Amino acid sequence: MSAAARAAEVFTVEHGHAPSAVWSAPGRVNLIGDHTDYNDGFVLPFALPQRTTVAVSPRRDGRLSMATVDGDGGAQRCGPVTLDGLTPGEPGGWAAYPAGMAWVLQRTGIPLSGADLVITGDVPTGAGLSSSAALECAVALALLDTAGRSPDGPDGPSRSDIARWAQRAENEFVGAPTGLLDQTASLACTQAHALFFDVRSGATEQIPFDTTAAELEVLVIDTGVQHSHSESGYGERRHGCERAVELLDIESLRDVAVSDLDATLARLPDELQPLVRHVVTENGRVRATVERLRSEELTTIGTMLTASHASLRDDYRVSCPELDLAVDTALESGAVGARMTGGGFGGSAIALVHSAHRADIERTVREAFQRHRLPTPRLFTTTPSAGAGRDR
Ligand code: GAF
Repeated sequence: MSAAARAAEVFTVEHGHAPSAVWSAPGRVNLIGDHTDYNDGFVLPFALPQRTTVAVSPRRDGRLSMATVDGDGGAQRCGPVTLDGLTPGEPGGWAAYPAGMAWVLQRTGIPLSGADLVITGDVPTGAGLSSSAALECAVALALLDTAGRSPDGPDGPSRSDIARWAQRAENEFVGAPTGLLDQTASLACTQAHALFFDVRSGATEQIPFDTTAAELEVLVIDTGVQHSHSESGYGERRHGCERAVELLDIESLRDVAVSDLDATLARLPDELQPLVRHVVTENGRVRATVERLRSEELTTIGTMLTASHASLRDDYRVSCPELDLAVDTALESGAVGARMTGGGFGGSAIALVHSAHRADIERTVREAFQRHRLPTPRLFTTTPSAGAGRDR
């Protein structure tokens, strides 16, 4: 049974009638370009095949009911809550994401009459693969549908508007100061492509990334850990970048050219220099990766990925022993390139590997984690998949 058919079936059991629509949105891997989005920079994500699916029907009583149902049928429910009564922080937990989305849409001037939402899906949670954005975006599309404002239609908002609204839900309702990478990836990625996104201009370009034709695979290594300081660490890095921008009296770190990097760093206190160096060099690596993909030189992006990891580890200091072990072991056992992906402090790494080496690399990574007495990581290969859309 397809994910949409299952979501519709689960909705029918929950509410006694079929949903009016089913929408879904994927998680993402960021191929390269981390901690650049909130610095007005460049990112290059692609969508995972794993998706969050939302079955929806409108209500007429101004209330929102939310249920999430896992693969074994276990459900968590929230509401019905009154849409007009929503305030940041209430509800909390997983329900903050759908409720926050409804809160933002209403504040944006999109009137909602109420809705029943049933959420299913297979995006790994807590793995740095953007399950939060998948949930926000699938819910945003489902709620817009109930308001007759689906994207891409004549009266619908653009996907970049919806990405900004989803980011706002996460920043202002959930309280996480994240950038625009994850929501844009979930909404705008397409199959067999990576998405080159210039956060400052909002421009996006689909870059062919057909790993299968090149006999390569992207291996995801979910370390299964999320360190407790991940939220504070993210906020501190972001704040450090903002301080550097103030001291340099520029609009954003995007404005620092690589050719001016040394002179720029000399104007900053020691503790801010590595942060700025990472952001400026990472933007350069994203552009170089895009150039290589445009020339169909897939294998040569490996050095960029590995250099990005070193920069995130040594300059930005958002890696951790588990991610370093995953990356180092993959490289030692033959990966073409490897890096942590996403915010860091745990979560997942990716390795670009020749298909013929994949099984060996997987085994070696598992053994290394065992030797270090770390929980066995979850490994899977992935391909660039479709962005968010209506399933039925
Ligand atoms: C997290 C955030 F949500 C993104 O906005 C981005 O900053 C990323 O970390 C790091 O690149 O996924």
